Amino acid sequence: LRPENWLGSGEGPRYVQLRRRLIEGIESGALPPNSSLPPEREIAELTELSRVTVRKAIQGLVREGLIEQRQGSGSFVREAVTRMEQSLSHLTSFTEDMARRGMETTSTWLERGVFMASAEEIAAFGLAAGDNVARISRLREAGGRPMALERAALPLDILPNPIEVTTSLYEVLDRLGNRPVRAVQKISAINLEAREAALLGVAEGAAGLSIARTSYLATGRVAELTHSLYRGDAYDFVAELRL
Ligand code: 16G
Repeated sequence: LRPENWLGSGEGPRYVQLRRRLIEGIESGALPPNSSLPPEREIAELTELSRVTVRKAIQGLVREGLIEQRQGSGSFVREAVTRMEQSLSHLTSFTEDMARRGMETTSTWLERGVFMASAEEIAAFGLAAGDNVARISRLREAGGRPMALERAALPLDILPNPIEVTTSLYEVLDRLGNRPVRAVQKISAINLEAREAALLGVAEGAAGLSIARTSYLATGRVAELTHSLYRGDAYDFVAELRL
């Protein structure tokens, strides 16, 4: 797909034609993943569109996740992420979910230690103001790709030593005899803010799923309050419904 052919004889405004051509190129493989687009200036010259128009077409595709802009080196066709199906019927851990798919998980730690409980944590765990909680925040990667940002909080008697969590939180809880047996999850659609998007490797404002999980021990006690941000382009949550 050569730039001089980026404007077809199609219908509609020229920027829409450029956009359509780029999408066709990506979908047909003529513009393969990780291939670079010529500079905007060059595309503008070849298509006789203004740079503003070219930028508008490209920015639209960046927002939709088809193209990514790498600092200092231009625009590239994004590698399509394989979406993962995640069942909503089982209380599993990220490590277990990925292991079942044969994927290795890694974590980039953002925070791990003992902190003063927030109002939300005080309410969830039935603590008093000034009490501490164990908190672990991390970027979770699977197969080398960033998948989710996760911040878990737990009462200190359930997880006395957060530093002990090096890979799987649930594995540590299992060992301590504190593995949750039930959880309630709330999923909301959001647009990722700049910092979150940068960590997850997507464009600012890209779609994400915000998931709040409250999990319980067999005794009914709240064991975990976790806020996760999943990439909207990487996950399908699947629930089975029965009459
Ligand atoms: C999942 C859970 C999270 C839990 C984590 C434990 C969702 C939305 N969240 O990511 O609440 O803390 O698993 O994973 O599913 P780990 O045992 O691998 O650390």
